[in-house]
Amino acid sequence: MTPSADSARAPWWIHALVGVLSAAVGLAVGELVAGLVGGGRSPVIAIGDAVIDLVPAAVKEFAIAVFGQADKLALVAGILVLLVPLAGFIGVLAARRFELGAGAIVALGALGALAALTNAQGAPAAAAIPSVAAVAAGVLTLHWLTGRLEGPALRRRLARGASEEANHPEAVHQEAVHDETVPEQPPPVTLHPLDRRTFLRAGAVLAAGAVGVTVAGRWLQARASAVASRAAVVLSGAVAPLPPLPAGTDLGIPGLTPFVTPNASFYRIDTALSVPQVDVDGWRLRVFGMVGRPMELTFADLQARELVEADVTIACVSNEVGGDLIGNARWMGVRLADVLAEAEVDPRADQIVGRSVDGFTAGFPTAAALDGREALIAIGMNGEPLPLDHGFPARLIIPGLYGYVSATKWLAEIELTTFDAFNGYWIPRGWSKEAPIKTQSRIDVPRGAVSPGRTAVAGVAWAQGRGIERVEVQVDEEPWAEARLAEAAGDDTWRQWVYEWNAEPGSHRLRVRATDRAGDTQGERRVQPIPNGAEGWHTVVVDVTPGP
Ligand SMILES: Nc1nc2c(c(=O)[nH]1)N[C@H]1C(S)=C(S)[C@@H](COP(=O)(O)O)O[C@H]1N2
Ligand SMILES: [Mo]
Repeated sequence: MTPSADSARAPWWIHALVGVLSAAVGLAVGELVAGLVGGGRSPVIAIGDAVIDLVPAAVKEFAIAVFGQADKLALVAGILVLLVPLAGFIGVLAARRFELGAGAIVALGALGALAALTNAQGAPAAAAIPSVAAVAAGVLTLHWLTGRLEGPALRRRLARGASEEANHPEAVHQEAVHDETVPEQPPPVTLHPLDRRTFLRAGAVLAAGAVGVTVAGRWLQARASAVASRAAVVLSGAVAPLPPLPAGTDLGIPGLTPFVTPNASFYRIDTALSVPQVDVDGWRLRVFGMVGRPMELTFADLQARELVEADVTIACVSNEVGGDLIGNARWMGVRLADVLAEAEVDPRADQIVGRSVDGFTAGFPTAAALDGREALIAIGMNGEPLPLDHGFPARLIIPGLYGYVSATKWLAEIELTTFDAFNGYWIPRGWSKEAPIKTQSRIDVPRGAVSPGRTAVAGVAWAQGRGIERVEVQVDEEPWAEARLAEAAGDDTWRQWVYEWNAEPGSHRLRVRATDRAGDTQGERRVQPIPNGAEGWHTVVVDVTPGP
């Protein structure tokens, strides 16, 4: 009996491998074209951005809780991990009927193109080109590789390779071998049993090529970044600079969070999978809506206005008790109140909405910009232009409000409207319309184990707008003891504190609570971040053990 075409089919996993390789080549070409075409968006990034916009708030909560600030990396990894079995299935499908496999790739590409079109910045048509290129490359690779496997000779060679491995005691791919697929006739002697290895080697070369092309594409995408534009910015300096911080604001205790958070370690939270790249040439800040005189400001216009500095601690509403989604910087910028006065705000406009170049929105009460706090259109952070991750070229900083209702980065528009007429990005996702930062405190040291004796228990406490009045520490069930406060740098920043603890051997529970100048003391009850910020006492357990 001669083996039928079916009986000589290459093992399924080779077809799955073909599918995965085709997907890899397609995605690599997508990255390359995204780097070559201005305004082009990588299909993976576009789909990731769409996922971020579509998932429920609970999932965002979960992602931040589990992955912290690696949430975006985790998302891309997740997309790729899902793609591997899908691509493998497409390869197997293509082995049955090529059109089915090709159709599946086209459908995936269409998803990427759609995602790219819906969250494109600027030239919308160009955004989809990388997805189209990825489909073309993916289908061509699938066709070419499937064709290699279709020659009856090669098919037999591959099948034979599999059967030989199965007969080998150390075979690892036993499960991939189906006895009925083994040809009954011995293959022609001219065929080399290592041909399957040749195929795998070709596959490895293809995979390595895909990685290389992806790296090149990512490099090209990064080159089109705003790094050069930012480097060209010279901050003219604040017209009314703040004096240097008093030395007493930072207690200098090892392990204690520094009073000023360096830009490089400042927490980053946003919905932007790829950081928006804004060139200051061509950038405009529009102030419009319920105003008498709409305005359009260039970066130079902002720099030419009166610039002020403010020390402000900003915080994310997703920050858990004891969490690190909070940071303090010396911001420089234009007072929002000055710009609003010039724009002649309609008194009925009770909400100010900041809109970013990529469509994110955050809204807060107009009163927060006019009640005397240093609400800024910020262009500087700790003496530098805003880092790209933190909103270059301009963002809003509104002391006392969580970031999601106030701190719009990559700012493009300031719209005067009403709370009835508009909801910011996170509001329909279950978060409160208004979100003042809650009084909180955190223990930074000690963490883990210490030696007995005098030990500094230290941390930070914050109550932006109100100021910190008192911080207390409790050891086990002992009475609350008052901590020593570092000097304050105004009411809008966190404040360091330290408590000298005489640590006795054993395991001890330390808790902290702060009281703000409004007289409110943090309560013990634990409250989740959603819908308007976490509550509760930060608690750590410390093992006090005699050292060596
Ligand atoms: N354009 C834009 N601005 C944004 C966000 C965003 O998703 N997009 N997130 C906000 C949130 S939720 C927070 S907590 C702060 C974080 O600012 P940072 O990344 O500079 O620390 O930015 C705010 N501004
Ligand atoms: Mo946030």
